[in-house]
Amino acid sequence: MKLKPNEKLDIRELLKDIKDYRPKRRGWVWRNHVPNLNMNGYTYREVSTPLKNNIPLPAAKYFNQIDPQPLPVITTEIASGRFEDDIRRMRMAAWHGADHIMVIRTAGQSHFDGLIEGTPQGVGGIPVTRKQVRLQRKALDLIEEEVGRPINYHSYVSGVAGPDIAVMFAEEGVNGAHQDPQYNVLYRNINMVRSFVDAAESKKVMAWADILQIDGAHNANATARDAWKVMPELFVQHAINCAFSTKVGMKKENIALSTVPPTASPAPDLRINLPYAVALREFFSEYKMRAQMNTKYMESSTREATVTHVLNLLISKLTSADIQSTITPDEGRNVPWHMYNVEACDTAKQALIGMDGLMDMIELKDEGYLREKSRELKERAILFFEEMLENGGYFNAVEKGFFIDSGIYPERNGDGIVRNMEGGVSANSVYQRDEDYFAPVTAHFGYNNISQYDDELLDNPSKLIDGSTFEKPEKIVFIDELDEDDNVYKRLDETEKYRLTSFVKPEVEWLADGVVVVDLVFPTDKRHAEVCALEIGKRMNLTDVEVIHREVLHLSEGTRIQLKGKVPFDIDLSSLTIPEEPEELSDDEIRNYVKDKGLKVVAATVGEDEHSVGMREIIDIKHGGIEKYGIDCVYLGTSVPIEKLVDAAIETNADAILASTIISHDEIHYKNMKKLHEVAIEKGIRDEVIIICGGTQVSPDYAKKQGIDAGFGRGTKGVHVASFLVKRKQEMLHED
Ligand code: Z98
Repeated sequence: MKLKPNEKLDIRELLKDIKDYRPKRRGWVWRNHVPNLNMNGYTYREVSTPLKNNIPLPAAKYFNQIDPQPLPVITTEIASGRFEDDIRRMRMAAWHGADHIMVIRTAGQSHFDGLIEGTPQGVGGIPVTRKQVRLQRKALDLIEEEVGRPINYHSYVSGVAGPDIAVMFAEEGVNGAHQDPQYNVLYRNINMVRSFVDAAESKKVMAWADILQIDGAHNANATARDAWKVMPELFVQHAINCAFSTKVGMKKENIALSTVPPTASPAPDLRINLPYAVALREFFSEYKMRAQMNTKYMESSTREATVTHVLNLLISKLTSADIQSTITPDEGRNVPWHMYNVEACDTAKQALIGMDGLMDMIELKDEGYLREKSRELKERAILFFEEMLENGGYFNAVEKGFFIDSGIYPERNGDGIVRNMEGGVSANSVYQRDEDYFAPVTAHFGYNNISQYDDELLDNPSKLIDGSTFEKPEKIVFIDELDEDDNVYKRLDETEKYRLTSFVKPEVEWLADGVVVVDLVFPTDKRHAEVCALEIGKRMNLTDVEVIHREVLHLSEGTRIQLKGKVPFDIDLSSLTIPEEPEELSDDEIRNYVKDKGLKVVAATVGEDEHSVGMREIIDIKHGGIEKYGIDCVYLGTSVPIEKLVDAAIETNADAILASTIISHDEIHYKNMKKLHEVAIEKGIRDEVIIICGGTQVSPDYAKKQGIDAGFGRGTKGVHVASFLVKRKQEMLHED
């Protein structure tokens, strides 16, 4: 199976032979730094290998469509509840520059004491199962070939079933995972003894599979009452997970600290966040940094979230983050939608490329506020650590509510999260291994009694059973579907029409979900605007109407509302008449042609018509008109008789006549076009001159029927006319 850029990824085809699919590779992949890469005349400092297939930033059209790729790995988090739709989103994100696809799992999965199987639909994320992981890895194996860059696939190894999931991830070629026992303890109330024992086993497996680890410290920011006040304890949380992981055998370069700029504007963002990021970088210099983005203060304004994220990206740049996370700008109001994953990837790409080479030009000061503040944070962290040790270590500290306290350490407000050593989910489920405990498996943590069978095999215990599933993937037991109704095949059946026919519905997260967003401004206060918007949604025949964003423009003058709802109909693409798109040449192509061959036009508004604006828009350099390409424009003004225009073309030896005809009563605009064509014939120049007519009421096809070369309607820009002129001229001279 190979993907073709202009063909949809066929999920049914992907499902074929999934039972026997094996991932192409194991392990995490970083981007490949290409220093001093030259693109379109610019030399980039901190960029990586360009993509084979990509979608550049919108403004790239002014820069020869270049799409420089920043140095950090770019993450996108995907979780619509249906993995089959997430696959389509992964492909979109990869084309926009994501090479770390993080799959959020369904609510409650961290409390499952084992693997889930099949492909059920999830809530707030997808049930992470072997089949789903295998399918998504298979899809990414194809997508990475398509874009020409390895893509890291990622999900979670925390939770009660951590070791089971770690083994499955190692078998299925997952490349990154969150693993942090403190996450279990603090946020999921999973027993702490169990969590740390499980973490040892999980980390050992992850180390074997070369899986990059992300810790859970950033969750403290999201949970704390004032996110910035937990900064000192974040160092402690990172340190505990780093030390534990290296002791189990993980490579430091496979350990990424999950960092979040704790606060956001209107707080003084950089003044608080930058010293923290600098201190982290210095304290944990041998480890990688995964820069998450601030979500705690995210509301429903995608604009506000994007600005926060760009400020976060500045900190990433100043402290050289290795992995750049991108939380989607709609996360505060929805389960994220396709377009916002893509926007978030573009935001990261745009900001990082925009800041290329920044550190060659500026440096962080060695003294003063920044250093004093970061030193203060480090001191607070060390004091925290010392107090923890004085209290008997981590478990005791958690019992005493040391973590997520709303005071900035050493201040304490006594409202930290308290967990009991004997309590929580799966308490008392850890047993000491028996003397004859035997575990002849690869990447197992601790005592497994191999030497009693064969001392030689201490490092290779699975040889005793002729290889474990890590060496012999054919031993993996693949369970297909367990639920007759809740599975991918049923869901595909339901949406078959939208995959196999030419019918479409708009969508935001699932194929044919029918969701549309309507943006409205009402000249009234917020409450009235909200209720009025819902009424409008109903009258537009939308179903499931909901207000997703409200923004006061002024208390009484205006409120902006964003509404979502579903359209109850679909459209048959084959029933549409698709107007031909005007062909656009690049600015350089037009300029070069004009420079080499020259191009002269005479232009006027014809008939009894005093409208001048349209033609000026097409000609004037100020508005991006054809003058900017060096085209010589002789403008004759308004209400110009047809004969006069043709005579002017003869006198100036023009290549083309441009006529604007705005007034359209009695079809006068088309009559004038016909006349222009006929007069040019009478005067013997029709074969040499191009005739173009434009105006707001002009239909291009009907215009051509009057005998002229081209008609241009509403929305025409200088580039369209210039492109046509060059192409037509080339045809006439047989240069094409
Ligand atoms: C991120 N957007 O980190 P549940 N383990 C750890 C975690 O940090 C998380 C989970 C497990 C964030 C996602 N992190 C938040 C260390 C979640 C998730 O319990 O299934 O939600 O596990 O990129």
